[in-house]
Amino acid sequence: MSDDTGGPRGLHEYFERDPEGADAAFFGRKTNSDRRGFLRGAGLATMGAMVGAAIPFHRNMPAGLVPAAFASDDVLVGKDGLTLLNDRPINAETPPHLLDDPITPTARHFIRNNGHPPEDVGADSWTLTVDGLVDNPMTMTIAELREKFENHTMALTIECGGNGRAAFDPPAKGNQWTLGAVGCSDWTGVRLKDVLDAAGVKDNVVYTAHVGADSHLSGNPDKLPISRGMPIEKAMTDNVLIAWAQNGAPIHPNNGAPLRLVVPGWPGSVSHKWLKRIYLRDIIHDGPKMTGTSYRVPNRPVAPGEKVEKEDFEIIERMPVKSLITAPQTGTASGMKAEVRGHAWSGDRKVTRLDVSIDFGATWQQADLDDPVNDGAWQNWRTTVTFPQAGYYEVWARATDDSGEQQPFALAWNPKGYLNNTMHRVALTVS
Ligand SMILES: Nc1nc2c(c(=O)[nH]1)N[C@H]1C(S)=C(S)[C@@H](COP(=O)(O)O)O[C@H]1N2
Ligand SMILES: [Mo]
Repeated sequence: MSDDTGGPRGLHEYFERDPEGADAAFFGRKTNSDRRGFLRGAGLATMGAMVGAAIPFHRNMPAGLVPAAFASDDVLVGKDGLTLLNDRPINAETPPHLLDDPITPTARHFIRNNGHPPEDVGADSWTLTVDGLVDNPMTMTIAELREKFENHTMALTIECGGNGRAAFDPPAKGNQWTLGAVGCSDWTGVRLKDVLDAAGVKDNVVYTAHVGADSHLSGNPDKLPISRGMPIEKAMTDNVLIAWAQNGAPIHPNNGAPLRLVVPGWPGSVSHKWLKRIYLRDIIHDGPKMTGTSYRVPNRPVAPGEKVEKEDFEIIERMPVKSLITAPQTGTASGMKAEVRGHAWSGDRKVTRLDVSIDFGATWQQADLDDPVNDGAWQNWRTTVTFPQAGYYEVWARATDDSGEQQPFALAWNPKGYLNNTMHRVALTVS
């Protein structure tokens, strides 16, 4: 069920409205003919982790029963304070003030699902196949990946290509992301490059193709919800990881456990979750959500609402320069001085400057900006602003990258609502 009207909704409301759907979406529970839901595999493990113990009588639990242990309504399993935009499939974003940590905790990393996550995400039996145009096709367990290749932990920024879509006018269909479809967790895994080198990339390869274990919303097992790829040059960069850990622990089930790609700086859709297979191709990959208007923008500026022909769309590659104000929280009260903080990033580039304005952009003050902790991580920044008198203010932040590109004030409209990198504005009442 899709609902683009926005506003946080709790677990209980989902179970009330669509108990079986909620069961399937949250716990992977399948309902059988006598209306008993059997919790199996990851679903059972997830619910067990939530209530804090194994559930001996789980076979007797009626489908759609919300465990009484979930006292709070604010339960997206293992997540904290996210705003649910859609429950089938699950899509949830993080309010900016909850993204204040330099490294995004797993509980605060957004979720963008195109289908339903797989039920069985056991890390011991999981395999990854690398084939297509390679000299040595291989299938490896996660343990084999860990042993065979050098392990790396890196902070890597993932931002959904549609982050900021809610601001489009005329509106664009799809999840109405505001600001929070972005995060920068620590990811541990091996370099895709090392794995591809071991497989032996054939000379005619131009693109990767990614396959995951999630299922299509239609229930058709022959359909993939999404299969994207990237140019082989991008795949061979040092910060593209095949990861099995997020912030030093197993990846959250909705963030792709037990194995995923992390491709920083490019649309999040390239960072394939529940990764089962990567195959190499001698053409630009044409899987679901690679073609048509998916993750594509017009190859020229267009007027809001303008009709654009399919052949005038091009694939989005790097994400544009952007920043987020994570403190203070918008709509709050402030004293005459305030510390303003946040993050800034620019796909495949470095942010060189972050400026803040409290007078609607008439004057700017330069913030103190950190280097990224590694290539592909967002950059943290902070500054203290002093307000001249009591009243209503807006704090604006504007990042500039090493190519001289700057966040715009006005939105560059496109039909599918991608790449909104306009400046973030925070409202404050000063007294
Ligand atoms: N298998 C699979 N991988 C996927 C997706 C998906 O639906 N299925 N969604 C993609 C999109 S559009 C984004 S923005 C990122 C989001 O990653 P996250 O849910 O961990 O935040 O995952 C990508 N990887
Ligand atoms: Mo996305």
